[in-house]
Amino acid sequence: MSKKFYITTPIYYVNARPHIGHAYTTIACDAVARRQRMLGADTHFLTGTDEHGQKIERAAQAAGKTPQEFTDEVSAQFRALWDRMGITYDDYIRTTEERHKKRVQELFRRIRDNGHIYRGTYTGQYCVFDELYVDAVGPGAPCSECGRPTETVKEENYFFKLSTFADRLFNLYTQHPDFIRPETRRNEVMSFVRGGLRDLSISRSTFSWGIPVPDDPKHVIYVWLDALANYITAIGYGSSHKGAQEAFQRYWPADLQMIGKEIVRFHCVYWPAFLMAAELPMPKSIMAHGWLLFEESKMSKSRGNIVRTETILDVLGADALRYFLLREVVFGQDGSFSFDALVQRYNADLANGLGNLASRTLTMITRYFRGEVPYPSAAVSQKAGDSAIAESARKVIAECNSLFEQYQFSRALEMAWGLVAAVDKYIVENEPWALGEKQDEESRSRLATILYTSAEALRIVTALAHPVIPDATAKIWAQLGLGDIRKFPLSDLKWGQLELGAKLGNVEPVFPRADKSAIERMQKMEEQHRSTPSATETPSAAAQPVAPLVAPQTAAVPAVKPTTPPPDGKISIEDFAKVELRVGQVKAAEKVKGADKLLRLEVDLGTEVRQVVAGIAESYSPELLIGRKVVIVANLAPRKLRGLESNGMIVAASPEGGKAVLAGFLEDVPVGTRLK
Ligand code: ME8
Repeated sequence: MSKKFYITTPIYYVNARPHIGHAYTTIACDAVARRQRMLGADTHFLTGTDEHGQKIERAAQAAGKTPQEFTDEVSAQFRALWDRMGITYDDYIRTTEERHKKRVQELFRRIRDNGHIYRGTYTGQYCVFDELYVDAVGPGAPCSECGRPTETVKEENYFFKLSTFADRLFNLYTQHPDFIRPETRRNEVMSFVRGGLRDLSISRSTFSWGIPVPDDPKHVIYVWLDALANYITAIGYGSSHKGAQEAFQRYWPADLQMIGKEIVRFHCVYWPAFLMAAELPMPKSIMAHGWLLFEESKMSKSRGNIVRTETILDVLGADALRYFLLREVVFGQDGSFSFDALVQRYNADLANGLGNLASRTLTMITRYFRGEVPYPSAAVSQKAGDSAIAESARKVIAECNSLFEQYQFSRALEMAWGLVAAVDKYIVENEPWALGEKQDEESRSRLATILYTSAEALRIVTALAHPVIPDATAKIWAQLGLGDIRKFPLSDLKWGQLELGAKLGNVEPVFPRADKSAIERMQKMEEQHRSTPSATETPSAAAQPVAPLVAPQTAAVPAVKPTTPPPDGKISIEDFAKVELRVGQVKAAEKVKGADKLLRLEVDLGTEVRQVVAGIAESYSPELLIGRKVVIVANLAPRKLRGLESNGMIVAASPEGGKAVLAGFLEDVPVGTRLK
């Protein structure tokens, strides 16, 4: 039986629609899976969505939907995007599926029967954003991972005896250095475990959107235990069906679990401990990559600095995004995304690089040899440059393979494109177009050698690059007259396999050059999306003001008949509804010249960015405010302060004689949401 290769992405939260951060991990896994298939491995590639827990329950509420409706919708969006991008996943797991729920309960039972679970009371802080128990003290204390305010939880819970696994985990890390990659992450995890482990609460009882604990349905299973288990439930763990059991035996343990660096602790500490408790084998390797940054911070929905994948697909196509992400970002480190850099790479490496090499080589073979791969000339008329290309191609094959094995995509691609550059130079130096004008035998024979050498190098780069840019390479392969590239056994790749006399397919350009307007178009599409997101596109209502449920919109207020004024100076609900309070996010902040107390802020309200002048300079330095979510009185008449127009007011507590404290939220709230 052939070697197997089981690879997984994290399962993504469905609180917001996918962005290119999610696409990054999925693309990297897809490239690895495609390469494994080309190497002949029985490959199983799993992705899916993480749909339970408090964060999702709240996002559904904010969108005015039931959790099931909401998760159905967003999970389908992730899947549709992967399909549009041609991601070759073999299975797509949703944690709300029956198969998963039953099998997670089975896992819980097994861990409990093995004596690793007990009942206790948890009192402490919880970060809903990370779905993480945090060792912090006091209501609102910041989360150790994301800095957001935590919530105090006091619950009867089931606990997992994590503390008893510290030694076994430590042995795992030392005996299997590849278990956590790269090295920096491994060191972090080892020092975390060395610091001592506390038992972990693995159930919640104050909300119900989760999988019930077996025999005690008042509790739901902690969302991270539920989510991590997907890697085994999807391939059949805990099932009584023979086929599922066989699949589990075949594919587990996973060969590669790819994650982003922020979820290392869950995957490298909790996950192996759960598996040990259930007496299951460990995954072979967990690879944590860095973050995609946009405008200098981690791209994430809550920061509002995301780039949608669809924009890039519309303008440049999936191959462009795949190539850019894997070439530009050193895998394992953080990397910045910008439209400028994307288009620059696309033009330099794809349009002018591989695309140009393919079209000039294949066009000349068509023109000078009636579209048939020419025979390289006899050794006598060979030149040193010809064999130098062959030699460099041999080196590239060996090194590219070894770099891909280590998931060093960017260096592997750099190597392969080194060959593209070498062949370009070789063509320029040998001027085949000049030889093409001559009919003497020697010129024809040189021309044949040059074009054969170029086409063979092109074939090699195309095969090596296929896992990364599958669409374009499939086209070039067919243009070379070689049929279906997916069937090519990559482990056999070597110099000299191009079939002599083979007929080329139809030669067409694969990467049209992108001009400046491509950048503007993509930027415009993103801006438009930010200002007018459609309901289905932002199911979490992330950038949308939520329609008031109790009070009508301000504009409708005057139409409401005034009721008798309530006694004791109280105001009616209609009076309150006149005040339009909204969540804003500070985009820019600076001191106002000549005014010690004033700051000039630019605040994003989801639909517009407002200038607000606020008297909080003595309490907050401008840098502290950027990115912070604040409450704005949005319908206050404009007024001028120190010559600057202020459009709205920021809500803050102003204790007697103390400093102003801005109103904020313990949970994450979408920009533009109305307070009522
Ligand atoms: O953490 N740069 O889901 P999630 C790079 N449901 N990668 C990014 C990224 C960015 N800016 N943003 C997201 C969860 N990612 C859990 C996982 S697994 C059992 C449960 C990618 O929707 C990266 O892979 O927050 C990261 O780890 C993952 O998406 C987080 O997705």
